Amino acid sequence: MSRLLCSISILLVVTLAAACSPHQESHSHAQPSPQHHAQQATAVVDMSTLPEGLTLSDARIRAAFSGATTGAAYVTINNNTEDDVHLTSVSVSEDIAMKVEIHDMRMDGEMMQMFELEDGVIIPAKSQLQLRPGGKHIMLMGLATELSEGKSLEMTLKFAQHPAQTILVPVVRM
Ligand SMILES: [Cu+2]
Repeated sequence: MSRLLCSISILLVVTLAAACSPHQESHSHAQPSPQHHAQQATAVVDMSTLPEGLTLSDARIRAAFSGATTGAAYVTINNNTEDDVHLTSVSVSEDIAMKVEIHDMRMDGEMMQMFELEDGVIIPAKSQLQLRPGGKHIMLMGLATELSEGKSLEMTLKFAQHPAQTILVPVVRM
């Protein structure tokens, strides 16, 4: 009985597969979608082109309330090389935010204020830079997407002497 059922379902699958297979199937196999390919290539942190000893860790974006126009992102840059590293800027695609700035904080009277580090940040040799809440951070301005928990967004870090690094950053509640 079960063998009969099994062969019936195999027949069904074969029939369905034949019915559903598009005419240009062999064509699409020969040419995989380039868009899909690009997404896969940037879906993981790719640090293969950074020198050994220069690593990125603890990347996260703070979840924001619906309708927020700005957001904050954080990452730790570990510079275990013999040379200073210069993080010049950070970018995201325009469907995430209009503009990205690197910010620092300072006291202005009683008020804590943020200001832009237009030249980026130098991470001295054998040191670590933590972009973190209350300190230097990455500011996403003119949000074009909701920073809702569970999302992951691509962010690109640009360095003066090293190739840009695109990382996939999770949106987390902080
Ligand atoms: Cu800021």
